[in-house]
Amino acid sequence: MLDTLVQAISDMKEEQALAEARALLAAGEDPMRIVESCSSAMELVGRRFEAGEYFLAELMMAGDLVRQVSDLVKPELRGRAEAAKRGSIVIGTVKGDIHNIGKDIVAFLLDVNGFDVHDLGVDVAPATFVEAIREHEAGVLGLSGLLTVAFDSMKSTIRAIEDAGLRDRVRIMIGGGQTSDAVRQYAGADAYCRDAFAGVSLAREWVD
Ligand code: B12
Repeated sequence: MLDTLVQAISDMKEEQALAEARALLAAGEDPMRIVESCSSAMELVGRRFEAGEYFLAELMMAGDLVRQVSDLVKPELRGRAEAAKRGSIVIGTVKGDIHNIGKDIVAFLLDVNGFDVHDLGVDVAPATFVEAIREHEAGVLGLSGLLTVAFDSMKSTIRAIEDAGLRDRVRIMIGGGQTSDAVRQYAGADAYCRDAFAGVSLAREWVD
């Protein structure tokens, strides 16, 4: 059933994907596994894009479909979040980069895990991150970036946080397709996360 969902999302069969997600929930499937399926489906979509089988329109549609499936799952996970009540997290895609599918999955998972998530969106300037950390008294910052140029934006964002005197108050994790531990070192972040689930586990570790 989960395989059928992955297939339906990656084939852009909107009605079938939503019906499958509803059926899985009704059958008592773990909502987290449905979210994992969204990630797997997007990996497939990414590969098809790179192989020249999919174009921009398909990528946008797939992103939208993942959002719709996430919206279905969210209420099911809300209950768990209420019990948790963790700290405040600021997240965003760095300046010059507009990729948001992965970042949205991370924000969604943090939200349903009880964090107070402040998602600043995409193409976020360093000063905006600084302001948000201050305003929301965030203990954790998540920086997303998929482009090579995002590495420099991550670095300048972290430098701006240092210049504002906030660096010792916030732990910083980075993620996004092209990032790595080497990028973490280059940018001056505390951790690199391979996927959204690693990010959530680490955030929980940091605040607990
Ligand atoms: C979808 C996509 C797009 C869509 C984005 C739609 C959207 N709403 O986001 C569109 C079509 C708009 C797009 C545009 C562009 N793209 Co594009 N795009 C992709 C593609 C195919 C998939 C990305 C994706 O969504 N993956 C699925 C998600 C789920 O994965 P993810 O983002 O990595 O996130 C996961 C983890 O990394 C992690 N994660 C992500 N962020 C964070 C943050 C934290 C804190 C944590 C803990 C974890 C975490 O969690 C997620 C889930 O596990 C990739 C290729 C690829 N396979 O990655 C190219 C790719 C990233 N794009 C690329 C390029 C070049 C561009 C453009 C410059 C193209 C152009 N010439 O205009 C523009 C960029 C414009 C800009 N200024 O940003 C290149 C980047 C190359 C590079 N080294 O710089 C790639 C690699 C394609 C390629 N092989 O050439 N793109």
